[in-house]
Amino acid sequence: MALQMTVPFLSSFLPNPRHRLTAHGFIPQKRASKDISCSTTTATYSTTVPRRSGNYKPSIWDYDFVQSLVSDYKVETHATRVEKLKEDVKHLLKETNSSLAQMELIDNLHRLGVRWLFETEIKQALYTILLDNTNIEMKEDLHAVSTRFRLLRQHGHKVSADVFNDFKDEKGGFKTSLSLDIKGMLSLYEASHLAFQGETILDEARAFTSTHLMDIRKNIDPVLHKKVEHALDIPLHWRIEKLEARWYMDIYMREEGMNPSLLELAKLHFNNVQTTFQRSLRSVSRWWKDLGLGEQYSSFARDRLVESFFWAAAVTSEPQFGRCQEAVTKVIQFISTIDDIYDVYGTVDELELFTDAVDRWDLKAMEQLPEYMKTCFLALYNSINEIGYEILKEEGRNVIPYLRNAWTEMCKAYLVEAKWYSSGYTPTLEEFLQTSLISVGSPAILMYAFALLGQNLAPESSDFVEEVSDILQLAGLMVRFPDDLGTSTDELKRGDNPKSIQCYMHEAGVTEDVARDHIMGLFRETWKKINKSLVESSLPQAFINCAMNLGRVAYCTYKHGDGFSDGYGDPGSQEERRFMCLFAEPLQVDEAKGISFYVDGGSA
Ligand code: 0FV
Ligand code: MN
Ligand code: MN
Ligand code: MN
Ligand code: MN
Repeated sequence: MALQMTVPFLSSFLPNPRHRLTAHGFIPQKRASKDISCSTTTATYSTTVPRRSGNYKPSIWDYDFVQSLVSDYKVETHATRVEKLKEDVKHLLKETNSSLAQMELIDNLHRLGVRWLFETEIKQALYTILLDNTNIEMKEDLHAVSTRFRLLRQHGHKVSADVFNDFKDEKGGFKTSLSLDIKGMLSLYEASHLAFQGETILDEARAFTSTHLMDIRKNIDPVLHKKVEHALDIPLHWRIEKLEARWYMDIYMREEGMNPSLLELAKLHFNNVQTTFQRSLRSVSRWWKDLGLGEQYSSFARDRLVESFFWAAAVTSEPQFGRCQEAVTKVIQFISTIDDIYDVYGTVDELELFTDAVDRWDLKAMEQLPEYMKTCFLALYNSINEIGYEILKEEGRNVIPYLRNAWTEMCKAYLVEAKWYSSGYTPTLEEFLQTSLISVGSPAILMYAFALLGQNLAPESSDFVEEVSDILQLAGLMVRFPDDLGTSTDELKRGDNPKSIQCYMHEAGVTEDVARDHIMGLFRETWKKINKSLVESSLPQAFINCAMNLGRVAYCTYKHGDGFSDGYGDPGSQEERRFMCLFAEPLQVDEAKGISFYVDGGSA
């Protein structure tokens, strides 16, 4: 029977009690594992086994070019200026006495990528805005109501979507006169992406605003036109923060009443962040070259170190998180290499041995592996132990059991999928998702991020375990859906198991277009769940934000114009443009005219 794109479907497996404690690399498991049968002797593998290839292109990035990325911008030279500008902005926040002006300022701090410099001040200001419900503007102005709603939800405050009831007419639809208020419509559109499940008024708001904005966008002033196109392409809540900051600076400078201090600060901070990106990127790039795995597996696997770094930079971008960016880059490059071994190159016998070796986590286990797998296993083993050592040395926390367990769970999921492929089995969508939300790698990535950002992973209580497990599962789905939308067509061509789209087509007997819409609907539902965690979970907001960032980078990687394509495995000019702007091109701070729009159609 066809699964409906409804709330009950998602909530029927999310969170999944059966998987709660075991499936997501959270609680370290004992070694023995019944569901995986492994022989313990070396596989008799033959070089004549027919093997597939990913047919992936070599990296588009030259190693020497990456090593040459050293910005002229010197953080120390501008430090005093940055402090002065920060003080100016803090004063501005205090002195702005209209709630709307204050919210617009906070919104600009977000969009310009400097919100993290003013965390305390923003928190205080929003708290005041939360308590102030005497302000009439906050009830009747669509832009003001929408911005207030969005900012408060984004910061974890409980606000009801009922505030939008006042904008409906007697027939229950949104008032048609609203369509003349473009600014308000745009704000409502952005706010609608902060919905929880079941808030139909926000689904209506999204449909209403999308349709009207689409209609009117041609006849408005050019800057507003850019903003509308950009928002309709990808909503603000789903965008990668630092890319958005770079784009928005070009808009902001043309804005009436823009604040030059704020723009200057945003540019200086962007340059500052870029220097840490460059340092981390050079370091991980050296690490990857020294390992030699890119070269060893070049006939079948993806060599995507720079792309992996881009993902890591999107997950945590502030300068103090350099160590986290490096570790996350390593895990992502390992994920794509090992995923290619399971999906493309390895035989099921070999994959069982690899899974067993990771499960046992000892060097003896390496002996049983075919030659080509030994380097990869040892590199993974060393990398995790090294990251674990650093944290143990500096903070006295042992995170190794969590990291290695994340890998055990991931390899088990990879193996299940490889067996589906070799037996020609098509699972139901739900069965597929239970495995593939792990195999997509984002729960492991998030586990690394938690470990590196100082989260104590020792389960303190069952609530804590449950909350971490929920967020890992949501992070899995946030990446799985866009990944399948962007990669499954090529995957099936090269020989891989059916992904969510095909499982749903098989199960519901629908066309690919219908199945794609269904998967996109599930992606939206997953956002609603994670939006709720932001308000309800007791985990630090920074961690929930990491999970959201994974969804953002996944969506922005795979969405291309009106369709989807594989921006990770097969990067093109859009990706190249993004890397250059984030990692290579510092902003000219004193440039009088600023910079012209550098991306067509607002697709960066
Ligand atoms: C996904 O590749 C993959 F490994 C990527 C993009 C590395 C970055 C990390 C994450 C996606 C979390 P692929 O589409 O081959 O993955 P599946 O699971 O579909 O084989
Ligand atoms: Mn794959
Ligand atoms: Mn795979
Ligand atoms: Mn596969
Ligand atoms: Mn894929």
